[in-house]
Amino acid sequence: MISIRRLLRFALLALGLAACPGLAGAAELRVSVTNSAGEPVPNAVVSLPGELTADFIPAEPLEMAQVDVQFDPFVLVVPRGAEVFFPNRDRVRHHVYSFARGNQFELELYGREQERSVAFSAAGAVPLGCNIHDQMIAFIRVVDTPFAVRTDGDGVAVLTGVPTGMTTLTVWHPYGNAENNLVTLDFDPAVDPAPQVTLDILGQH
Ligand SMILES: [Cu+2]
Repeated sequence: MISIRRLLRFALLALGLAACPGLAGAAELRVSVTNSAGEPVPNAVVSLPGELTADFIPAEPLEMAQVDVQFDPFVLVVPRGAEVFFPNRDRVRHHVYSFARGNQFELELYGREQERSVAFSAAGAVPLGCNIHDQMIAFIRVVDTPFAVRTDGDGVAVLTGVPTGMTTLTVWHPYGNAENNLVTLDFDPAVDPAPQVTLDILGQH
């Protein structure tokens, strides 16, 4: 036998009221990032505030590889405190470093079979370089929230399970032509589940 309470819940769901502000719920957010010319911006990090608990596990293993004398990926999102592996898939040795405040590190010359990892303890941007190969450039974005995703080749980032209610969306890109390379947008995911954000980008990336 179905209780009145359950029936009422089904009725609310059927009416779509469960996603309304004021009622508890979680939304899926599809954020599109474009530059000032209206072109999609890949490699932007889209985030919402949230509590990063100790048991949070990233969707994929965190890896900043070296392939064909370049870093891969160009931008990696890392929850604060997480360990990142730096596998060298080249035949040449690399010497990876960053001078970022709070996340400074150096992995001295290492080759293909030598495993290296670094834990990042401060939220913020971590520019990476290689002492041997000047053209090797990449960025790690250390975040203090479980809600942070990098935009794909179409400039789109999908965040799931985000709380409804007014919040602040942050969009960061290493070459964003704005203070601290980021823009923010106040909005409610339940009202606008597919926000569009414009971030002027310096150069072609
Ligand atoms: Cu190198």
